Amino acid sequence: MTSRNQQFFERARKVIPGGVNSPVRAFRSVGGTPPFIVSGRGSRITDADGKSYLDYVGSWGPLILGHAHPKVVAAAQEAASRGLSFGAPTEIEVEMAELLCRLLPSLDRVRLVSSGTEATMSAIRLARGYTGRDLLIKFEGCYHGHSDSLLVKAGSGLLTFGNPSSGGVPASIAQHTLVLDYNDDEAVEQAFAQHGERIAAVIVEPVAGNMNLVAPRPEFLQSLRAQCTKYGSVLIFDEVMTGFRVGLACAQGLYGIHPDLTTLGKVIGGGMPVAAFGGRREIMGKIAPLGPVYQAGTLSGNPLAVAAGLSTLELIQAPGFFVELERKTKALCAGIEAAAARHGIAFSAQSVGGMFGLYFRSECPKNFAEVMQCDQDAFNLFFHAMLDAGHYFAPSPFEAGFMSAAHSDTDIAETVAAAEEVFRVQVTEGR
Ligand code: KE4
Repeated sequence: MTSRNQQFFERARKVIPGGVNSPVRAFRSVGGTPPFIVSGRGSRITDADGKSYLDYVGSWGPLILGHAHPKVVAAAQEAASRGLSFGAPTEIEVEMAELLCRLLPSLDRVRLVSSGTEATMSAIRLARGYTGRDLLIKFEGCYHGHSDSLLVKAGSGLLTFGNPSSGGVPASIAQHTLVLDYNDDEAVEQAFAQHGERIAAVIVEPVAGNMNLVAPRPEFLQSLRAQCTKYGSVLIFDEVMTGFRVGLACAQGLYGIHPDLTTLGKVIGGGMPVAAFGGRREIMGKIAPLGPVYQAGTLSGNPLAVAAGLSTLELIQAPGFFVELERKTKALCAGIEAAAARHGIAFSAQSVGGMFGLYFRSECPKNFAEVMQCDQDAFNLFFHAMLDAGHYFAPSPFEAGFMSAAHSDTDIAETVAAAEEVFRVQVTEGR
């Protein structure tokens, strides 16, 4: 008897490429059929077969409060009852912009958009327009959405310009992107020494979360700040994932770095399509309608989406919110790590605020090359065994995981116990 998930997946693949609207959801990296989710509440989601899972993906980060938080749902419902979109300014967009500028001192001005891709694409165009330069530095393993300039891998060696890593990206675009190793401040200094006067911007995930979690070396972020200041390049912190995930002051507050531009998304929408880019007034003053750099969006600042985001941002300001979120995230990592150690499995884990990384490698990776040394087969076995046991982790060894305020200590203990059992079976049955 085929499950309803399988039936839905077969139907979906007839009309949607790969059966999904975003590739990672297709389970291509781990194999198998993705659960089709029917509902979520708190720390749990339920699929089309009625199976419930403790959710550690949280829609890839936005659901920091857990699913269907009553106050967030109520805010969205109230906004929807007054109309879904007007294509005209609304008060709630101003409230969101004022709140973001209050929470992040580096934001003099901010523009709302509908996705992280839009935010980073716009920030790069703005940095190029502001500096009059073309070159962009990014880091291998970092993902900033799917605009052309960012779908680029390193050419051979570290200081050569990029090659497209996606079909459809002209070499003439990719050639302006220089891809360096994450956490390699020497390579950054070399690149600036060679090309500094031509570098428009550096874009970085201040805590990498798209090659699994890779924590920054403080001197790496400090070097980016110093080199951009020295050469007049724009430092863009892509905080789409880390923003209001690693702390109320975001990664820039955690590491004490003042970027020139910041991109945000995920948590600021609370599960609805809200993202943003913002920063120094003299840079933001170049964006239309004030300046020559064009950027626009039919649903930018959509009042229904912003209502959900604003409600989320209000709730995460509760005293102790991030202390508690970090405590739970660390408890999950420590619990699974201890279980693996008891069974002699090469495993490590780490967390920053409410995001975490699990690695089938004895030490936490410090860059993309070390991430690639993780045992992907072991991850796939772990992923499916945990999914079968009702614990939903990201379906790829190259993704971070996310905790929510709705996860209880009991939930976490259940997940750790399930991991212990998975490790025990793997060792005793040699699988
Ligand atoms: P979106 O266009 O997907 O809203 O945001 C792109 C983006 C930009 N910057 C960072 C640091 C991001 O993590 C993302 C998107 N993250 C992925 C998760 N690895 C989204 C999941 C997906 O692609 O389906």
